Amino acid sequence: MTGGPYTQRSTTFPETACLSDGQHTFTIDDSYGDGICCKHGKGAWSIVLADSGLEIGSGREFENPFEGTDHTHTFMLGVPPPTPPPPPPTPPGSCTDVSVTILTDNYPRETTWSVKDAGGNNVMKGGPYSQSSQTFAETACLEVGQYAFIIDDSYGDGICCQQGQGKWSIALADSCFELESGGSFNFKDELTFEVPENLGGSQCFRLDLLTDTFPGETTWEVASANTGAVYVQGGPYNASSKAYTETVALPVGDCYEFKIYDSWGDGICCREGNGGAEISLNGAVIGSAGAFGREWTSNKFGDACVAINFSQ
Ligand SMILES: [Ca+2]
Ligand SMILES: [Ca+2]
Repeated sequence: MTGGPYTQRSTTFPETACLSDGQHTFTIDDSYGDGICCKHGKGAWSIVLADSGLEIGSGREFENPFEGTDHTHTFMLGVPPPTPPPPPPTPPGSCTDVSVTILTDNYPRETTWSVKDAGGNNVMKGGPYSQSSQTFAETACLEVGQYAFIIDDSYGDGICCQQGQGKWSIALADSCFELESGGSFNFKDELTFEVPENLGGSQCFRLDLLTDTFPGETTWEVASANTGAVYVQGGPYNASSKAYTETVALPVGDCYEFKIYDSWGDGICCREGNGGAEISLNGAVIGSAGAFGREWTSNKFGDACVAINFSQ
């Protein structure tokens, strides 16, 4: 099909033709280079299926009016547009997220650990660490079965309690359920643990808080981002410069926000001590705060936030 040039302004010129199935390209050119809209009149073009009246393309302004072909529009006839393949389904319950959390002591470089499967293969490992009195978490999705956890201390005095209050723990990341924990050993601690079937139903929120010099100013809460309902709250605290860990299994099907408050308004870092708050969900860190003034609010998190974001 072809059309133009035209002699009458502000007039509609329809052309109809029977086109074969398949891909077609519509091209429109303007010899002056300023398109058909909108400086000199409100011109427009449209492509319509004559039988059904369905518009399959239209336009006014051209995207590149001063370069070669002014505008092209490609359309398909008789063939439904290809639908993108659905994402591969992740079989539920085929593995369970297991997190290993290490709170280092004063000599973090002495600490290494690993998790081995029944065949003796390393499936997780961590350390040595460079920061003392800090929490480090690793998460892996492990299949049902028996695993070995091995933690080594190169000096031979473990991670608790001669040189700081270190701790290790193995937990089911989604439910916060702690399988094993410890810290007092010599050169090596070794044990086996069972990974059960993944039953779902909750997600594990975790707060690692290091208080500053004025822990009595610090409070926090986890609330539904949709309804504002508070699920859990904590603080104020008594001990300064102390590491606190709070875990809570939050129901699936909601979207959450974490808020931390400082009643004095100077945060928990860095004028009166070096406090800090780190939050994680199912073993993955999702936010941290320290020098926040009076209040800090995290990004929204939880399984039900994803659907909301996609629909917007
Ligand atoms: Ca040690
Ligand atoms: Ca403060």
